[in-house]
Amino acid sequence: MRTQVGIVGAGPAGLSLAHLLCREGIESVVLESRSREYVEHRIRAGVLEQGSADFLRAAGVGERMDREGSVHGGIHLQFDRERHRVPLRELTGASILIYGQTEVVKDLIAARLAADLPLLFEAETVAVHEIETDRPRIEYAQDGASRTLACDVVVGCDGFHGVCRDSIPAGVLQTFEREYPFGWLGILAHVAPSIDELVYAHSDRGFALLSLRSPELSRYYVQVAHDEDVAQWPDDRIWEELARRTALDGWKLEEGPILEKGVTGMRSFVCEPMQHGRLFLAGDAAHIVPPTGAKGLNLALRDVQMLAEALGAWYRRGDRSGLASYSERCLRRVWRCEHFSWWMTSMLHLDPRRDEFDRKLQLAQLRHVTTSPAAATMLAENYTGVVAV
Ligand code: FAS
Ligand code: PHB
Repeated sequence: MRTQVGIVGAGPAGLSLAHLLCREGIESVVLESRSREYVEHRIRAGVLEQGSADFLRAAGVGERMDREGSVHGGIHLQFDRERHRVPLRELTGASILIYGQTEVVKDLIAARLAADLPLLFEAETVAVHEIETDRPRIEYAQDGASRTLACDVVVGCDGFHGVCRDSIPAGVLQTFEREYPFGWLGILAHVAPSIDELVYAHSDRGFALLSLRSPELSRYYVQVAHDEDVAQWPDDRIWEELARRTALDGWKLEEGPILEKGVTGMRSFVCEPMQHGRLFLAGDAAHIVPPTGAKGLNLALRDVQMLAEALGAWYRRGDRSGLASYSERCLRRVWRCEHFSWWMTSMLHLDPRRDEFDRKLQLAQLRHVTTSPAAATMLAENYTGVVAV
């Protein structure tokens, strides 16, 4: 098989890139190792920066997002049994939109298949070859057979555990990593959210996050050990811990059936550069942020907007400048988001390696961002994605 751009991975990065390239009149093939069923039911992020929502709308895949998503003009930080609103819209003019990553992926898959464009599920990429030449090839396995996709350019949108990053020769990439000694146990519950805006809670028992998916679906998280066994968390223990960490006079957390629960480890990771030869990396394949800053999905969408534009300029008028500066331009925003996500994580989580002095510093930081308009604006600019990079 032959195409112009071979895309590995049908997550938000791969699917939105394929969608943009189609609008640029550039051919692509998307190879995804998992089934459509699996990809469309994998629960992940839920916060879209205003820029991401505007991008999906402009790309013609925002209709259901605008119908079913909810626009929020603020978030809340809770500590010392007080809840403080950070008025994102007042401080920056920008809002966020709550719409599950799962739904974004479903909308992009539906658009791809409706246009009858190539999206191969259960097609596992096993290797990428000749990326240092102008005719790279993707070797993949499907229906028990080994197949090859010849292309001009390969884009690795295969996430942190994918194969594309590892196909770059040793010594080319520099990687920067930070592991955290904690993770998140996340639940999806069939109960009306007990909040109308997100609540990030700092407590002596650890972090908790109250988020939502719809008027009937709540998405809640509690901090646990990074390798926590979810079997140690029967539903009633989860509800009890959530209630204790988010307790507030005159407010009650409503419980309901837990539909899904899982533990996610937390790490910060960046590989530089995000390109080698005719292989480009986008999204989690190149960088990971802890989810505290709600940046993972949004960064992936930013990368592919840059790459689609650069590929368009190259195919239309042979201009390589965008491709040549792709990595450097992406990494400016990547490191801004890495810093913000690390900062939110450090401010809000109970770190077993830290002492009482550190906890006092956390509370001082929280009090600062909820009393100083300048500090609150810094948080709001980063959270909504309008921050200059
Ligand atoms: P993705 O990981 O989404 O997609 C990569 C795709 O490549 C997958 O479909 C995979 O099956 C496929 N693939 C992998 N190897 C392949 C191969 N060899 N051949 C073919 N296909 C291959 N962010 C938040 O802001 N909030 C959250 O709550 C949150 N929760 C998360 C929970 C988890 C478990 C994870 C892993 C991430 C979470 N994130 C969250 C971050 C998340 O939103 C990512 O940033 C986002 O999925 C990145 O999108 P992609 O780069 O497209 O990678
Ligand atoms: C979510 O709704 O899944 C969510 C929201 C905010 C975060 C992370 C996850 O920071």
